[in-house]
Amino acid sequence: MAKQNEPLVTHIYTADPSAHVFEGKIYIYPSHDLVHNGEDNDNGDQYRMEDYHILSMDDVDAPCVDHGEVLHMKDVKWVSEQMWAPDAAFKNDTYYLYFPARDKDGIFRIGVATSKSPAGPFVPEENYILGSFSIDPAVLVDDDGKAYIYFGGLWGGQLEMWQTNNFIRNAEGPALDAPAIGPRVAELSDDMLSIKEIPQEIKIVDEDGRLITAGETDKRYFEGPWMHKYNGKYYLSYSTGDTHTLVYAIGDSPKGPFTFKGKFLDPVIGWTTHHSIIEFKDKWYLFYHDSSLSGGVNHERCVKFRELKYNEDGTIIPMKPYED
Ligand code: FUB
Repeated sequence: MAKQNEPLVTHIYTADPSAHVFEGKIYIYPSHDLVHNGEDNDNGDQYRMEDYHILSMDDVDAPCVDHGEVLHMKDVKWVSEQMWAPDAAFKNDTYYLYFPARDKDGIFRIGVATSKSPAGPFVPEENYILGSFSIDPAVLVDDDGKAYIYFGGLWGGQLEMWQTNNFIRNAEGPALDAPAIGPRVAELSDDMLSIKEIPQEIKIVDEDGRLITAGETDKRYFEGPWMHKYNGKYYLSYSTGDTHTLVYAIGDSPKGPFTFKGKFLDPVIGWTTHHSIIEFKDKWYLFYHDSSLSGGVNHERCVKFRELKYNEDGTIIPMKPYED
C-alpha cells in the first residue's frame, strides 16, 4: 500500500514525479534512474536515464502499480542520451508524454509521444518539438482549453546557453546582481505537438516588483517548473537547485509575471529536488523525490508524496520532508 513520505516503489529507482489525475486515478510520470558507478558532476552526467515507466494509484492508500516501460530511447530517432524529467497531459482524447533528452548534437530538446491510454505505451513523434530546448517540461491545460508548456534548467540543463534564444555552447550565466534567468513558457498548438510561438522568458519578481537576481540562489529559478491553479491564481513552483529547496511564486495569468512567495519544502536527502502538485478527492498533494532509498546516491532516487495544505490567504504551508 502507498504511504505518505515513503518510497512509492522500491524495485526501480524513480525521480522527477509529474503526477496527474486521469480517469479518476493518480498517474505518476517519473524519470527512471539507472544504477551505475559513474562519478557525479555539475553537468548531470550521472543522470543516464534511457526509458520511462509509468506508475499509478487508485487512491492515496492503494498499492502503487508500475505499468512497465512505456517508451525507450532506442525508439526515439532524434535522441542520443539522457531522457530526463517528463510530464504528461490530456487533450483531444489523447494522452501526451513530453520528455527532454539530448539530440544527436548533445543539445537538450523536448520531444512528445502519444497514447490513447494514460498508462501508455507511448509512440514518439519523428522529431523533437521545433523551437524547444533545455529540460524539465511541465504542461498546463488551462480551463479555457489552451495549453502551455513550461521548461528550462540551469547548468546541465543548458538554459544559460539559450539567453539570446540561439544556442551558444558554454555561455556563462548573468552576473550575480543581474536578473536571474527565468524559466520559459510557450503556448502549445491545438494538436499539442508543436509550439505556437517563440518561448518567452517568465519574470519572477519580489513583493516590490523587483526581478529576482541570479545571486539570490535561495529564490531564483533553477529547474523543475510546475504550474497549478488554486482559487483562480496561477502557482509557478520550482527547484532552487544548488540551495536544494522547492519554492513558489503566484501570478494572475499563465505567463506571469509571478510574485515570489517563499519556500514550501526544505532540502531532501540527495542533491536534486523536483516535484508536482495535484488535487485529488478535495485534498492537495505534493509529489517529490529524494535519495533515501539508495542511502543518498544522487542518481538513485525514489518518488514520494505527502499532503499539501494552504493558509486562508492562499499561501502554501511550508513542509519539512522528514516530519509529518
Ligand atoms: O533527473 C534529471 C534531472 O535532475 C532533472 O531533469 C532535474 O529536474 C533534476 O531532478
